Amino acid sequence: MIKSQFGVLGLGVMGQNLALNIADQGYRLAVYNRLATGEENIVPDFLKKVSPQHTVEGFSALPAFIEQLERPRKILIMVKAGNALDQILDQILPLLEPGDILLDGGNSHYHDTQRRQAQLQGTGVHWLGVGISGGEEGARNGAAIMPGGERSAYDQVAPILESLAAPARGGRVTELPCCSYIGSGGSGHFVKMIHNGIEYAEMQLLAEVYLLLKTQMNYEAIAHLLEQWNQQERHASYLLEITIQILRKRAGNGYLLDFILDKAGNKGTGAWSSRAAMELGFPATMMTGAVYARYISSFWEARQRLGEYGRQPQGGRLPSVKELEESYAFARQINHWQGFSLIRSASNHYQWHLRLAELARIWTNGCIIRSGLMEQLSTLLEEGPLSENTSFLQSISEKEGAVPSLLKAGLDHRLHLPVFHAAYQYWVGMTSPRGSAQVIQAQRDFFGAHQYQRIDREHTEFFHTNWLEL
Ligand code: NBP
Repeated sequence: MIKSQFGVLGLGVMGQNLALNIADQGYRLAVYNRLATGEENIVPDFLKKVSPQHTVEGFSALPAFIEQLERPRKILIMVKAGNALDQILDQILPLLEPGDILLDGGNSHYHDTQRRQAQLQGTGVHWLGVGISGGEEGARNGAAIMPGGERSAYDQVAPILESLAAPARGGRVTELPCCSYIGSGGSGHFVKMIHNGIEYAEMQLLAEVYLLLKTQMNYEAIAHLLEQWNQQERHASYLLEITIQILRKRAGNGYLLDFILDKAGNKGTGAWSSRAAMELGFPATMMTGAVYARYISSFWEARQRLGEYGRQPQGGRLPSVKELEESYAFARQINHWQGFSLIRSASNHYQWHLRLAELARIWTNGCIIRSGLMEQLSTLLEEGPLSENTSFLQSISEKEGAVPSLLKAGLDHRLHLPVFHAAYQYWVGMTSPRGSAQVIQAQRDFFGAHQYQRIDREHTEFFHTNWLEL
C-alpha cells in the first residue's frame, strides 16, 4: 500500500475536522482512533465522511497506523490534554524512529509540553506543541495555528499546517496563512493559552455590556445597536457577531437567553493564563477578573440564597450609549494591551524571542478573538511595545472620560461589572506616577525589615527604619 504523508491520532470533534481539512488539501492521510467499548465505529464512520477523491486510510491498531506513515513520520495528536496524552506517548514512542515528528494539537499546558520535549531528548523524536484555535468550524475550514518547538521540525510540517490555516485579514498581511512558527519550547501552547485568557475577558466584557444595556433596551434594540458597533473596524469582532445572533435567538414567544442558567463553565485555560501571569509578576487583571466572574457565577445556589441581603438598587442615571461604546472600546484596548504585554513578559523570561506583531497577524482570522482591533494591532505591534506607542496610549486616554459614569451607573444599579472595573483600575494605576505602595513598603519594613527605597535617593539604595524608635 502506498504510504501516507501525514497521520492524525484521535478522531474526536477536532481530530475529525482537521483530518477532513488535511485530506481536502490533497495530502495522503492515515487516521487512528482507539477501539473503546461502544466506540467501535468511530474509524469506519469517519471514513464514510471522506470524499472518494481523497486518500485516507483508517486504523484502530497503533502499530499498523505507524507502519502506514512515510518517514520521517508526522503525526498530529488530537486527544484530551493531560494523562491521555502521556499514555499515548508511552504507547507510541517504542514504535517511532529518530526524525519522526509528533504534533500535540490539544490544549496542553505549556509546562507539560516542555516536560514532554525534555522526555524525548535523546530519542531523536521531535515534539511540537501546536496551539489551535477556531473550534470545530476553524478546524474544518481554516484555523489559527500556533506551533512551538524545534524550528527544524516545524519547517518539515509547515506546508501542511499552513495549508490548514485561515488566511490572515487586514492591511499588509492579507492572504498570508494564520499560522507561523511561534518559538521554541512550549511557546506555541503558551500563546494559545493567553489567546484564551484574552478571550475570557472579551466574552465577559460583552456580558457586562449586555447587563448595562438590558436596563434600558429590549433584546432586539440591543442587537441592533451592537450590529451598528460591529460595522466599525474598532469594535468589529467574531465574539460581537455571535453575541448579536445569541441576543436574537427566540425560544417560543421569548428569547432563549432568558432561559439559560447564569452559571458559566470553564475548561481551565483562563485560570492557567491567570496563574502564568501571577508567576511572571504581570498584572493581567482583566482575564483574571473574567475567570473570577465565572467562578462567582458558578455559586448559583448560594447566590439565590444570599440575594435577599443585597441592598436595593438606588437607580439613577444610566450611561449614554456613546459612553458605553467608548468604555467598551477603552476596555478592549486595555485587555489586548495586557494580553500582549503578558506574552512579552513570558518571551523575555523564557527567551522565546516571540514576534508579537506576527502573533497578532495569526489572530486576525480563524480564531475566536479575531477582530478589527487585532488587525490594527498586527500593524501597531510592528512599532514596538504598546506601552510605548503614543498613538495607542493617546487613543485609550481619549476614552477614559466615558468610563466613570458607566462604573457609577453600575454601582447605583447594583450591576456586577468586574472586568470594566479591572480595565479602569489598571489604567488609573498605570497612569498614576505616585500611588499608594509607599504604605505597603513601610508596613513590610515595619514587621519584616524588608527595606524600602527612597524617592530622594538612588533606587539602588535600600533603607531600614526602626519604626518604634521615638
Ligand atoms: P474530544 O473529546 O472530542 O476527543 C478526544 C479524543 O481523544 C477522542 O478521539 C478520544 O478517543 C481520544 N482519547 C482520549 Br479522551 N483518551 C485517549 C487515550 N487514552 N488513548 C487514545 N485516545 C484517547 O476532544 P476534541 O474536542 O476533539 O479536542 C481534542 C483536543 O483539542 C483537546 O485537547 C481540546 O482541548 C483541544 N481543542 C479543542 C477545541 C474545541 O473547540 N473542541 C479547540 C481547540 C483545541 P475516544 O473517542 O475513543 O474516546
